[in-house]
Amino acid sequence: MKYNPNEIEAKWQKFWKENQTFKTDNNSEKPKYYVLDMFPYPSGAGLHVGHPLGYIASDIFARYKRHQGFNVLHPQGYDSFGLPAEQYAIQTGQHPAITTEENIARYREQLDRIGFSFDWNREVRTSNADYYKHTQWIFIQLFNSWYNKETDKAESITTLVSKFDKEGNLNVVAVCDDNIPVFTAEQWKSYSDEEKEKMLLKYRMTYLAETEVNWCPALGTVLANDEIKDGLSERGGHPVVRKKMKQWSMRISAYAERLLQGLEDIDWTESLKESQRNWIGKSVGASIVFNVKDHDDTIEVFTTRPDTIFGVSFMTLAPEHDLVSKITTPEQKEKIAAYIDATSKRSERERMADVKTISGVFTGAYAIHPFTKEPIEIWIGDYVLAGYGTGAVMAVPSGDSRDYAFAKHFDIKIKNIFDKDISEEAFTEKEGFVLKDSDFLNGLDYKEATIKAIEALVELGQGKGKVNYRLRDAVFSRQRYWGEPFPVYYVNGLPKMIDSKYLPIVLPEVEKYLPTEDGQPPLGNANIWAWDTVNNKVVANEKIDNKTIFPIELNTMPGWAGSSWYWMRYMDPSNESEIAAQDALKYWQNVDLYIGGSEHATGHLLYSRFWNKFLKDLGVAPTEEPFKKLINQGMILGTSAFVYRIEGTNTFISKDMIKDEKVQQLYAYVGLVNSSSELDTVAFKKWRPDYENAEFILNPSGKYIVGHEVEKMSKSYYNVVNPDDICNEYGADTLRLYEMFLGPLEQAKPWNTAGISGVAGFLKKLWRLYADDNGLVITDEEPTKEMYKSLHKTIKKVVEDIEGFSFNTSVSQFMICVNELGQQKCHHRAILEPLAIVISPYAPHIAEELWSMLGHESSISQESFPEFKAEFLVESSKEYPVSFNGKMRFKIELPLDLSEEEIKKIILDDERTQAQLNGREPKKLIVVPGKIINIVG
Ligand code: ANZ
Repeated sequence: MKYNPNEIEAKWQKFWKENQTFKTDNNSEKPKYYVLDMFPYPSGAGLHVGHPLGYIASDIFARYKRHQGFNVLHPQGYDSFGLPAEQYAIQTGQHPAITTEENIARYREQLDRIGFSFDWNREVRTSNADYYKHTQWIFIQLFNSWYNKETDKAESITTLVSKFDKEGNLNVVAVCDDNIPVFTAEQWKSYSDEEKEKMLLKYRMTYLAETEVNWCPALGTVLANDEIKDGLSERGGHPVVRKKMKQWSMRISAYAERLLQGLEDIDWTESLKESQRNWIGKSVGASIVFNVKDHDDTIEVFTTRPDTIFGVSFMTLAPEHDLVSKITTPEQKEKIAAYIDATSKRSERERMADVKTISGVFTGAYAIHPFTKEPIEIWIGDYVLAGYGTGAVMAVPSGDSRDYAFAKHFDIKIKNIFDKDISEEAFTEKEGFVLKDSDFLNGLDYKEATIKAIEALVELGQGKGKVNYRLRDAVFSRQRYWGEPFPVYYVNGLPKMIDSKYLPIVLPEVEKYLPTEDGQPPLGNANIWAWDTVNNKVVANEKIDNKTIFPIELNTMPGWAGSSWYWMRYMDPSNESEIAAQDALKYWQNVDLYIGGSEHATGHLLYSRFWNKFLKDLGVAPTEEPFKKLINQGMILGTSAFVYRIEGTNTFISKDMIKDEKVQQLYAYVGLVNSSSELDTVAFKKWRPDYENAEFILNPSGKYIVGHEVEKMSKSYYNVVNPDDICNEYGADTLRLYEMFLGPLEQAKPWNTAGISGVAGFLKKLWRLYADDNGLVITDEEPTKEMYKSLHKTIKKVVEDIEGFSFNTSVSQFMICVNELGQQKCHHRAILEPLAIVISPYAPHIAEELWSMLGHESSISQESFPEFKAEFLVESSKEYPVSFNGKMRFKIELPLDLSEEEIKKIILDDERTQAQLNGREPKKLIVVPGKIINIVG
């Protein structure tokens, strides 16, 4: 019997499928455990060996938990809406649904080969209408809710309406738009339906708002910050401008404090929590209102330093601030307009990152200091961001380095309010300074002055204490085709929700996936995209009469919509009427272990916590936090290979031959390079048509040597290794063990195939403990103590490792164990049965095969994990003959690692010694540990 991984792996994968081995029940007496992977976007390139790293780790954990008697939910699915399929559709006309289907089939094939214990009955696909029906439902619930700060919960909008009916909005404490006018119940009732709708939109959890976006006219779409490089679109290099557009927004800011507090209760890495804390960015300070000279308008600022109010030397508004156009004096108009235009070309990220260039323009207008009533120049400057705080600052050069640099640059008079010279220290520290030239704050330090200043501002009616969060409401509209349609139609420009009983609103067919010629999103190309409010169905656009038939929203939802709640869907994936039935939700609660990439730290992981909290308020989600424990797997790095083309030619020069030539460094596919860095030049010429006529300058040994660099494994760097190739050559068990063996799960590590054959050799050795060429070599004899010791050392280590997510060290332990057992000539059932179970989470195929060779008929995956017994680890002991005056009287077995003194004590306390001595004191007790015990009495 030979170990033939390809054969046994196919056999067991078939067995698991046919027997539904990993099908999970929602009704179980067992305790539950939920192990989740971040589900993949099925891209056209398929998986490379970096992708399954986290899946292997979570699979080991899921299998281990099953062995421990848990009912384990370990599902997988696809985040299947997304841009690449849409871009492919634009290029080729192939419907994104077809591309997606093909890619999923390929992913599934690749995943299946690795032997994961997923319950595929629970697969979800975010682009399936029976899934996004519920995404649309959540959107409707958000629209129908507002955030009541008094109860600190999202509530039905009807509770808000009844408050307005009773007492207007004066006593309503909500998270809502800024600048909502105060109204009474009478005023509310006098509003038209349309006015009421507009007012409610300012309170809803999702709302339409004019938002600043990065608009790329050439691509006809809004771009995310990271899709822009140096003011140009990354794709195509087209100009991008800041533009206001009506977009759906999500009021995530309502949950800022709960998102912050919730971090205290979850087991995530400190660095991940820290990035969420920074993203939420809580600042405690004050809002202060400045009057504007000769205008009725006021400027509200947010400051963390109200104590520095007497140091205000000028004010700076963000160039986009609403007041700019109103207050700018005619003389300054031209300069201001030019500056605003220049700023609109810079992304917010650039503006934040750029601390060196100081730029700004004086508006010609003045604010009035709330206490001294002195005039203060109002400037605009792009270091002030429109979207943070109020988009306006009171500039204090003696306390803030940017304000200082600005004042110096424009020669603005600086007021120093500290009892020391202006210093770097004052820019970074708040404590340790005493105020001067600050009227009623003189002589106070930061803490006292902050309290006093706020009190005085409150008294004046020009300020109050305020907590500010950097977290902004999230734009939720995308001008894309391949996403969830909004269940929304428009009556007189006002959005209305389609009743949820008519969901799903299915993505319409279009002829072209590009934006329309007049700049509408791709759904503007759909001909059947109107809502008939009488027959409650989607009908042809030509029927739109704006009486009973209305146009449907043309934007689609962003990529994060479907991924913000998918973990709940796995609990009850085919439920048609609800996200999941209440009893399924109650049983599974939330995710116990979530494994995925760190790139989702502030996107997906924040949005899904937000939706979970909202769904909790709604009474749907059972817990406040969705993911109890989270682990980020480290990235697998690839070794890229480079060739060097002499500029302006088609000649490639070997790396060791380059002298002064100007060369262009280009990627070569790593598969074309051998382990001595030599390029297969013939294959290279065939690799890409543009290299067909390549010429080479070889080194004196006639070789073309490439350069190498270790970087992220990625299709675009041509350094990917396909897991299928590893599976074909060595088998999935080797791949699984090897990926774990590469190093600690959470660290980045280079993929280096050099060690793979060692792991494959280990599995062969393991096999040989059970069988040789002629068949089973198992014995039912009692194993030796040494054999037990090797086994139990391994059980102990593997349990500790799995629970500590240290999977690489388990693999080393398996190797040690198998070597020891080999030396001990161990073929003992009592050792090898439990050993197969211990290894099975890591190498499930070989474990199943060995298990069945041992005569078992059911899957090893349901066996109990062997229990560690400490007694087997006690150093092997010695049976001492105990002599009295030279005569052996009895024998005693003692551990070998006892000291002379410990042995003496045990011997003297032993009843048999006492009996021999019969009350006499021994004259001498001679002990040589490991050798003799002699009593002279
Ligand atoms: C006066 C002051 C005096 C300030 C002083 C700082 C130091 P964080 O901690 O990030 O919340 N600020 C407010 N809104 C801004 C915006 N839209 N763009 C750029 N800067 C803005 O910082 C809040 C501080 O950043 C505020 O406090 C304000 O400057 C500035 F000695 O006001 B401070």
